Amino acid sequence: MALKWFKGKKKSEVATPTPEEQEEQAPAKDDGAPQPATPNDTTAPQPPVPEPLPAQTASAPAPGDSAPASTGKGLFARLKRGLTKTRTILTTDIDQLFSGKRQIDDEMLEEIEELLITADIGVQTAMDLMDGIARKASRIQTPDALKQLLKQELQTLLANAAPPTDALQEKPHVVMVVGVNGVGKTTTIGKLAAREIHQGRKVLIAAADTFRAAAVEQLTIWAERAGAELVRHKEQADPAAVAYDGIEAALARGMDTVYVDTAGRLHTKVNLMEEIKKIQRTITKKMPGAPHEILLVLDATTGQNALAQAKMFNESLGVTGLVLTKLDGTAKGGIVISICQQLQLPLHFIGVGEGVDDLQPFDAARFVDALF
Ligand SMILES: Nc1nc2c(ncn2[C@@H]2O[C@H](COP(=O)(O)OP(=O)(O)O)[C@@H](O)[C@H]2O)c(=O)[nH]1
Ligand SMILES: [Mg+2]
Repeated sequence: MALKWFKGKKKSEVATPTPEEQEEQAPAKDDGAPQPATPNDTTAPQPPVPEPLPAQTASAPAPGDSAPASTGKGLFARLKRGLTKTRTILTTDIDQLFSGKRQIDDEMLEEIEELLITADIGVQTAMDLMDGIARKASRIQTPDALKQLLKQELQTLLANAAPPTDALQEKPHVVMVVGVNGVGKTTTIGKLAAREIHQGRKVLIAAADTFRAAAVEQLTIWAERAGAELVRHKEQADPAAVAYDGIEAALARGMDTVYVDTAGRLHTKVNLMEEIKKIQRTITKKMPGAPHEILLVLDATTGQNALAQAKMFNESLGVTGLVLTKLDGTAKGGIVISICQQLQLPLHFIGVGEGVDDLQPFDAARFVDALF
């Protein structure tokens, strides 16, 4: 199917964001904030230099300061607001497409496909969706009917996404959290730990991101806030050793869950991917069967690049589940659909803010509702 989208810009793409949207801009990814200098300890081995972080990461925000009341409704509203862009594309523009037309023709199908791609659904996923829609197009007469059909098709694509299982068998249940820099790994660990502790579980966090002192400090703040125990070493320590000690401590103290925080790494850097595999092997050595989960954190505002990250991490480590953060920002929610369809990996949680309560189990039906 020819994609006019590649030739010309749609008005939906250049629509000016509402003041609300502008205010909600996610942290700039290109602020080029310099890495905090490593301390004068010249004897420490120099680690590979991680890619730059958003300034907020380095400054270790007091987690939860801006957290809203954690009512389910509040979170849904926030998710809905985060998906404003996508919703505008999928609803307003579909309405416009129908103005003055009585039924769906080829031109209109192309325009719908173009809309889906604009919503960050991705070319492949948009084409797959359109195949389903084209087959049923003759029965569709109104924008509402089309939206219904789109909803159904989206639900089918998202069927793959599973909320986290509550039945955790192993004790401790070891979860290694991985991803590129600044996606929200540390923040997500803080939120997850708080959640579990709230459910009465005992949680220990291993600070295996040893690249920068600031990273450990940030995690320490989160651990204190959540009420989790923390195992940390000196900056520049071997991350595998921290993970090992974390598991050992968790076994000794009867912890229910261990989260292993890891340094952000570009999925394309081979040596860093080898290092993270070593962390994984070391954990297994200490506790056969662990890590039980490899949770990959992806930033929704990076759009289709998240797919490339997921593929690489999955090949190296065997990812068991995903967390998609920053859906409260300027993200175009279509990426969720693309990820679920193309990766065949379960999406466990979505992040909808920087506060401790801003994490929700992914619920496909709710998500699709928020889109329309
Ligand atoms: N708006 C928003 N910001 C988030 C979310 N998750 C994390 N962040 C922010 O993203 C930045 C990087 O997070 P951090 O946890 O340090 O990322 P890490 O490098 O992967 O550990 C911080 O400023 C976080 O507050 C989210 O769901 N929404
Ligand atoms: Mg971190």
